[in-house]
Amino acid sequence: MSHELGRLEDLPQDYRDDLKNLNLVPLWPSLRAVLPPGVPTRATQAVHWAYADIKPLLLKAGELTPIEKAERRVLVLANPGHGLENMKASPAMYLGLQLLLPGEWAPSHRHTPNAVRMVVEGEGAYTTVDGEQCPMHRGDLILTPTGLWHEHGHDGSEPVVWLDVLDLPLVYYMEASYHVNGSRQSVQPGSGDRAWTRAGVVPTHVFSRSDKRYPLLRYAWVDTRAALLAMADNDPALECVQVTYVNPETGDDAENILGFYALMLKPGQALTLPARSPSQVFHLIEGGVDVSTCGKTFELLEADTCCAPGYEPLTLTNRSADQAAFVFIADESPLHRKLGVYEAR
Ligand code: 1HN
Repeated sequence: MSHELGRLEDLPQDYRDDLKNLNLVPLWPSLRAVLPPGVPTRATQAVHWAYADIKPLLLKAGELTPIEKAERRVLVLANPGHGLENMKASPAMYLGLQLLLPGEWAPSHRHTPNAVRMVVEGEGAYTTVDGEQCPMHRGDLILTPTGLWHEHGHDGSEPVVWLDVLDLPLVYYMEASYHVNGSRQSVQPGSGDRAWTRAGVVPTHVFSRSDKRYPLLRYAWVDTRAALLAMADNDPALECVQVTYVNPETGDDAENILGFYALMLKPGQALTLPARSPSQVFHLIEGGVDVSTCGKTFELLEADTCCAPGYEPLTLTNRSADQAAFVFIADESPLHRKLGVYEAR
């Protein structure tokens, strides 16, 4: 049985003043707030960001702010539950939509937070990561893990937009977030996605092991989509047609802190996911999907994004009766598992 604990006001003022002067705090008035019964207190709200609302404002940013004045021209998808100025979608996730216009250049830097880009629209842009030039097509996932140099360029003729997902809020909270500017990278021939072409047959390191901690930096959407369709076709009874983006050399999550997944919903499918401890982000690559959680339902259109707090069940419903839908998911699972606090209820 939980009983009422003593309040701060129950203590004499001179005693409270003595504590304060010595940088001391009594635990019992705050104990229930920091350890609530049964389920954590969550500031993360379920929030929907519609691409149709954001795109005109992003293009306007392209007129108002030259790339030289921005370095990265981004509108941040901020969760009001965390305070907009804190630029968090969830405790550990930062989300932003970035615009690069034809001919623009976003200069090379590296930093401690891990990032990924999910390409939303436009052709002709590329990101150079650790000397590897990664072309950007819709639905491609490109990693820029902690410490790797990266820069963006654009040889096409239309604006290019992508979704950035970073673990910045966590790394900043840890007082470990900083960047270093660099000079333009020289591009090396070859790329990870040509060395790792098939699951089940992997490069053999007989003479020397690759020294790359991140052997695969670009996950082409054509391959991921084909893998999902083949999985669904192979096992029609499979309820959750989902793949995890992994490091193909180790089988671990692609990055250390956040997890990344692609989910296919069959025509008309409604998929209920258990309540799990990590917060999640859903970004609709293709189709029409309703996301229901925390008593709300978001009708996602293509390129829309939403987030959901942990410890809440969630249902995804494909609105189409004859077309599959494809969702990119980011979550805080690797972090929760490494810390030993991961739960599924
Ligand atoms: C960053 O380096 C990029 O390289 C985008 O495109 C967004 C948000 C916060 C910190 C670093 C990029 C970022 C960022």
